[in-house]
Order: sequence, then C-alpha cells, then structure tokens
Amino acid sequence: MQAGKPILYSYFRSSCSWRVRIALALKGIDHEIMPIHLTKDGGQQFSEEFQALNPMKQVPALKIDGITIGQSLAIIEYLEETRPTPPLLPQDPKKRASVRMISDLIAAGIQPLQNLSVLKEVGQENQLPWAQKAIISGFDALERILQSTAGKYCVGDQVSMADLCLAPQVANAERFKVDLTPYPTISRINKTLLALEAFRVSHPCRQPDTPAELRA
Ligand SMILES: N[C@@H](CCC(=O)N[C@@H](CS)C(=O)NCC(=O)O)C(=O)O
Repeated sequence: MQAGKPILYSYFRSSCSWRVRIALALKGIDHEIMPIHLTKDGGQQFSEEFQALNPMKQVPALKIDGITIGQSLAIIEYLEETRPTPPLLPQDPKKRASVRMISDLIAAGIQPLQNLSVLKEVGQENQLPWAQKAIISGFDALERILQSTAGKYCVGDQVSMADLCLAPQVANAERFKVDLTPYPTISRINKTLLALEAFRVSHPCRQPDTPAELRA
C-alpha cells in the first residue's frame, strides 16, 4: 500500500519542528508541511483533530510510511533507520553516545523549560528571566562538553543529530536575548551550521507559515 508523501506538522518558530525540517532537508526527503499555529485560535495544537495525531498537543509530528510519529528525536532516529544517507549518527559507539548526550541535554534539559506551555505557567513578567536562566544553565554545561567533543560540528567533523538540536536552540537563545559571548564554541558551530543549505531552507524565516514581517 502506498503511504503517500510524508506530512510534517510544524510551526515556523518551533525549535523542535526545525530539528526535523533539517533532517528532512539533509536526507532529501520530499514532504509536505502542514502548519499548526501554536497561538492562533487558542493554539491549533489543542484541536481534536491534531490531538488525534499527537496526544501531547505539541509539534512536530510526522506522518510517514503509514504511521504518525511525535517527538522530534524519535522522528529523527526513525528517519535515520529507514533512510540512512547521509548518516546523522556516527558509527563509533562513543561518538554516538556523545551525539545522544548533547541532543538530550538540549531536548530534555533546556527546551522543555522554555517551552510555550511552561512560559504560560510562570506568568508574563517572569517569562524572560525564567527562559534565560534555563538556557544559560544548559549552555554553561554544553559549552564545556563541546570543548571536548567538537570538531567542525558538535561531535567531530560530521553533521549529526546534535547539530540539528543546537542551531534551533541558539535561535531560541537569541529570541530570549541571552548573551552568547560566554559560549564561543556554541557560537562558532552555530555560525558554521547556518551556512549549510539544509539549515537555510528549513530556517524559521523561510517557512510557509512564516509571517511576512519575519521572512528573509
Ligand atoms: N519533546 C518534544 C517537545 C515538543 C515541543 O515542546 N513542541 C513545542 C514547540 S517547539 C510545542 O508544540 N509547544 C506547544 C505548547 O507548549 O502548547 C519534541 O522534541 O518534539
């Protein structure tokens, strides 16, 4: 049975959606984007229709090969297992562990603390310092880790899942006005990544749902 073109449920500014958009671009997987606006209509992620796809009420979700997958890292690992070229996980188990450590540090240790639903709970006036504290605490650790794992990219000289997490998280840091001066390794890798075609086409400023004033 033909499953049709993959459909990515995405929001232009969502860092987790951007991770998956980069993976799709790097692996050259033809797909459609279905925008889910996280604030319009009270948040389209809360609609019954979307909850049937992802009961966590979060983007991204990817419909592919007859299944729907939520959780960006699970999606990326599925793409890696079914479409292994180019690889996003190194062969060497120690390097793979480093890639997963950095990915989890960002995906579990930073992003959830500054996600929309959490920011709503802390209240308007506390949002900026709260988000900055979460990002700074994570970046302090990440900068030290990268000093021993990084080459051109987060782990050695090959783009990996860790880089797919890094660039979107740096964009969040900039959005929350975090001073990046104390993070030269993070900043250097981010700059190198943003020059790559897959990171450019998947960037929040070039999505079908990017508002006109934020388009590049
Ligand atoms: N662990 C999930 C997190 C997904 C997530 O937090 N998505 C955010 C956007 S980056 C979201 O949909 N937020 C909606 C909300 O908080 O209501 C993943 O990696 O996919």
